[in-house]
Amino acid sequence: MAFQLPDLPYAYDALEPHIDARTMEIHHSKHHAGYTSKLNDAIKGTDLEKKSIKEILAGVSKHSGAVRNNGGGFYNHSLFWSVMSPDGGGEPSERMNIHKAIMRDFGSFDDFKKQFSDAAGTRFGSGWAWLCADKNDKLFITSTPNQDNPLMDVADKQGTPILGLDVWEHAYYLNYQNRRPDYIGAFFNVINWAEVSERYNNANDGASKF
Ligand code: MN3
Repeated sequence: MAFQLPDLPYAYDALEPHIDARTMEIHHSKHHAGYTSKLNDAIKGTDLEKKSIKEILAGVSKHSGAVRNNGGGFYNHSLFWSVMSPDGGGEPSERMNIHKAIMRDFGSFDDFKKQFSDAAGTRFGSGWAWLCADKNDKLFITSTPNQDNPLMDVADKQGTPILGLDVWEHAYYLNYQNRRPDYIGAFFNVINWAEVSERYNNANDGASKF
């Protein structure tokens, strides 16, 4: 069964002015589509065709560079679109478990925001910043190079990603040029906390979406 490029859950211009329509269109229809088709090419005729993307990523050290780069690219962008929303931003509602977990593990929302922004800002070159849940539902922040992610057995810190930010230049250069910190700040205006909270609730029950 080949992997399918997921539809965006909103229009290309829905996240403006924080993320512009042209960037979203190229990012989804060219970059994400490219990772998806190259992943399918890389697994064609192998036993990986029968595995879920999470199973593939968990054993990625045994597979080709093409599977690592394109499997990561397929998964990471699928998560990325889902954790943004035109109705997003602000802080998670106090009713959400993710709110309680952020308070418990970072002390305050501002401390969480600073640590996450630092991880995104200091990732050299292309990569991702992540908020993850470990096996005991404790939150941690990490970053990965290229299209790696914390589900991979090659990652420095492994866990279940529940929020991810793409800091490749293709994610922001048209609108922000070299101003990555401005893009990181704008991302906080579109975070879909309802989705992040659902991913947190499901992180260790095997029911997460991807
Ligand atoms: Mn990207």
